[in-house]
Amino acid sequence: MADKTIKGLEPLAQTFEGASQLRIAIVHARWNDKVIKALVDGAIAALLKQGVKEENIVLKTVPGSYELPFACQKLIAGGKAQAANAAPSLLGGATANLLSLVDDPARTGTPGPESSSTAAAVREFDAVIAVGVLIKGSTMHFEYICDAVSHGLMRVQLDTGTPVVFGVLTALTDDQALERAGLGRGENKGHNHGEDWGNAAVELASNAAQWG
Ligand code: DLZ
Repeated sequence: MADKTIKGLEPLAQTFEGASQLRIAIVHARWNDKVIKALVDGAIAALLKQGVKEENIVLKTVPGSYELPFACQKLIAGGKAQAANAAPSLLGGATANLLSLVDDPARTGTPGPESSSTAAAVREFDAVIAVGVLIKGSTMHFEYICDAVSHGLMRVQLDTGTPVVFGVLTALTDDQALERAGLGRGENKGHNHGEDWGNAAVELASNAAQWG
């Protein structure tokens, strides 16, 4: 039988040698948590598979998707400031954690919230993955938030020069969101887009360093 669609991203044959050195942040909203959890798990699994070290993956949360651009902007700026201030004499616990966002309370295991005293905390982020799930309700809220978040995240990456992966589902129904996180309720569970976002972060972070 012919494929139903030609749509989608073919896996890259290429691997990224420097992946173990990359520092990646995942910032996720907590609205529509069941879907968010699966997407974040998918993104983390892809990052680890690509060779990113667990200790170089930083998780942060915000209440809803509307907060994602602000959080990404602060996180990227904080990482750059930490890297710039990290003179060798200051290392060893004196590096203040400039990040004021809430660490992810749902994940106390690994990979977990960063500690301000770890060596990884003094490096800037090579890419940020912003994860949110917007599901249309009966008012115009959905349209306004989708518009603000997509433009906001684009602005953050262009303004900061740090790649921001658009891990935001804009679904018209619950089922659309579930299927895009591999949680479909029908026979077809769908595909977890979080995996694509993890791969995109590694590809962009690896290539952007050479483009600059
Ligand atoms: C208010 C709101 C609504 C109606 N729907 C969603 C949603 O589907 N997904 C999401 O991530 N956030 C939603 N929010 C919350 C907003 O993103 C934001 O957190 C609040 O308006 C506070 O700024």
